[in-house]
Amino acid sequence: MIETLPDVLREHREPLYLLFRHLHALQRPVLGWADLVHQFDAFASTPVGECLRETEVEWVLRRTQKAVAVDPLLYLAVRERVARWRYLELHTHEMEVREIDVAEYLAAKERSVDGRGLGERYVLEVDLSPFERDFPKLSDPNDIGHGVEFLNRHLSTRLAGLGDRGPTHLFEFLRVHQVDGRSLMLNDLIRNADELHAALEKALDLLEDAERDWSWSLRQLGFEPGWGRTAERARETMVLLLDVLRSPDAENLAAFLERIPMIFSIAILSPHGYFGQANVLGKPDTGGQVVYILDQVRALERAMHHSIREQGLDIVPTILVVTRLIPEADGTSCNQPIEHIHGTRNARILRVPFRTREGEIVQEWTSRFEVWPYLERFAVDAQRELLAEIGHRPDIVVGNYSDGNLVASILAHRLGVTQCNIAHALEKTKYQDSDLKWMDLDGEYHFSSQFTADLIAMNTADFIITSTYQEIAGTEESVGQYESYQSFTLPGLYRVVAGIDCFDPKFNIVSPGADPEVFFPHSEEWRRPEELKDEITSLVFGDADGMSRGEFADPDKPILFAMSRLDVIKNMSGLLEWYADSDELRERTNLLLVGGTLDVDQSNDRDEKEQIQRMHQLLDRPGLDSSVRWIEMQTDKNRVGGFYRFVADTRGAFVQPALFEAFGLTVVEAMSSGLPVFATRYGGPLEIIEHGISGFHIDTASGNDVAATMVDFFRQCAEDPDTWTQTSRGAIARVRSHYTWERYANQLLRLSRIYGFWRHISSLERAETRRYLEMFYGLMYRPLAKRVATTAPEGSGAQ
Ligand code: UDP
Ligand code: LCN
Repeated sequence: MIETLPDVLREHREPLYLLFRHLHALQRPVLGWADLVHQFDAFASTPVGECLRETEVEWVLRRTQKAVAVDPLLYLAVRERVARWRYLELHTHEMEVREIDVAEYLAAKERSVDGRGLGERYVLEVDLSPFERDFPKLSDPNDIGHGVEFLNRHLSTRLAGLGDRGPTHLFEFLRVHQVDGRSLMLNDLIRNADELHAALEKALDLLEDAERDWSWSLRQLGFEPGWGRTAERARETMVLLLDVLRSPDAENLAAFLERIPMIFSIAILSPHGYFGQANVLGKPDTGGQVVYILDQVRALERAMHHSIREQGLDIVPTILVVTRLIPEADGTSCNQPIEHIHGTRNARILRVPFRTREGEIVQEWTSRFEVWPYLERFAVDAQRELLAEIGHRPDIVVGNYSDGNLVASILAHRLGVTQCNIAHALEKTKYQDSDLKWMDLDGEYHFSSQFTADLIAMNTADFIITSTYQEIAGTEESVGQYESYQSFTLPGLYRVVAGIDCFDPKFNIVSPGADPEVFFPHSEEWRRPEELKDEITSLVFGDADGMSRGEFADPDKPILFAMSRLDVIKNMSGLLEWYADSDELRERTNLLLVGGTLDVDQSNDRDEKEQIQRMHQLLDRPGLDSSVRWIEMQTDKNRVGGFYRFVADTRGAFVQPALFEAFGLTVVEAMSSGLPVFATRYGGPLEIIEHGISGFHIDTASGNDVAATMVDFFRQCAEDPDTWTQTSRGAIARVRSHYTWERYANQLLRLSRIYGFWRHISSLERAETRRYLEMFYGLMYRPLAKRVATTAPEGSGAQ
């Protein structure tokens, strides 16, 4: 299409001139995808513009994510398909088009937004592509997010091509296995790959006769514990290894690695917010990430126990969640240095304080936007504390969110272990043009530090797990969160021409679930405690002692339920407005909102304060109080589970009205409870729900449509109650097949083993990239982070 664009430009010179003149006349230097499509559609519906329909121009404009208008030039960033970009410069008078490189496009973008001539100056161009030249990359966008299969296939072939050296690598890998100074798998009796081969054959004969004291006999042949709990299992593992030694094909290798004792201890980093097990949800910067990590820890410990036992070892795995210690903990346990994690045998929260440059402990909570100056020191202190706590280095370090990932990057490097990143939600795509406008936003959000930290941590990670595909590479229409780091510019600071590549095999989709002990179908009556039902009934219908507003005049209607933190992006007030504006929706349902606090003075978060005020303003509309109930945030997890089921009993629905939601744990929780869900089509829920089968997508950019979709559903339910039941069943089935913690834990352990193996025996470590990034860290990140300390508002805890 782009190739034939010049002919079309010539052919439709006049109308195009008018269209482009119109775009320039908007006087908006940077136009987004929605603006362009809107302008094009409006123009193409005029007699003069009609001829442009179904031409290459339409094709290109519909795929243009951003256009920079500098009369007479128009620069287009065209996303030909998922994660594939091309850049064009259009001369709108001459009607000529020229393909340009990303740097030229970014320079034009820089010039368009600043009157300070920054775009003309020489700027630092960050380009990681030269380091990637020999690195295997996926080619099909459908494979994005399935990196481990690709990498394993590719490297197995390479291993096979090494001839005799392949088995030697494998032998050396097995020889280093140890735990607490105790050898596993092999001892000194086996000195090389040939001896390993011979010993395996003997061991197989020996294992035929399971009567014998097989583990003692194996040791005499050179085999230490770790091969299996039973003779049969040890035999299977050995057969697998023999197959791998003969021909290291990807499947055998993955199956063999599955049985190797590699992961006994994990450090999980999550510095910001209030990380605790009670009274924390709903506090600033404290939401799904905490729920995710606690559930993840329990699931991982269970999976590790199981696999260690199957390997024939009697070792208790250790998981440490390393977070920030907050002395002024606001009624939480965040001032406790160590805390056992409920429901585990040996998992703990380890809290390490932030310290000022002078070494003083920072006393109060610090916003996630202002943590940057503390992280390096935190990483060093955390390393010391965690080594003291577990007595040895962890086998893998898992980072969470931008700050945790940066700390994980520092720790993994210092300890020489595998690094896994989890973003949860990257800030960059949440705010429009957050890169381009960084100078305006930095005083408040410090995105220059955050995006720099992201870039470093993404590139040092051995593997990255995401909850959805679109988190990596977006959809046909929207750019992925990681994809947005492929190229961007912070005018006057630096320009990224190749930051991260979505086709990198380090990306893997591993979706979380919902705790099945807490979030289970409403129909499982026998599991539902009566006291919880009574408690919730009185919260929803009774007098909740100033913790609620509104009272349902007709308690028999189905309930529309929404629950989240009161962030602008969560759009609870938007939902309230749609509801208030739709007579039929009010007629058919009651609205139950759970979140935040009702008293604006109790909130210390600016975003939340604004939302509280907005909610009250809306609820002041006449009559609304009689069909809306707003209850403050709920910190008891069991009660939260009860809420979903309670709403399902009314044959109601859950609404997730966010303007953007990275994943959306509440969506999975509601679906697990058998509650039909209406959830934003912007972000994770688009992937979680199959529209019309296991719930509904709503376009939260258009309130009228949302209300209409919901009205439609409740109308249908009134006519045919089976509609509700079918959707409820669809939701439960979807979660059971795709979103469970058990599945998650097994996948994460599998990835840790496979990436750990390849990291050990090949050059996955990318030393050149590491060196480049160290320089970037020292020369760019460190001074930026230091600047946060001097610009942080008073009382934020920053120095
Ligand atoms: N949550 C809660 N009480 C509340 C609001 C939310 O327990 O008043 C929980 C909710 O059940 C979910 C998590 O907080 O487990 C929110 O996660 P989600 O991924 O939906 O959003 P996030 O807050 O991470 O953006
Ligand atoms: C952060 C978010 O914004 C949510 O969308 C996720 O569900 C949560 O983290 C857990 O990953």
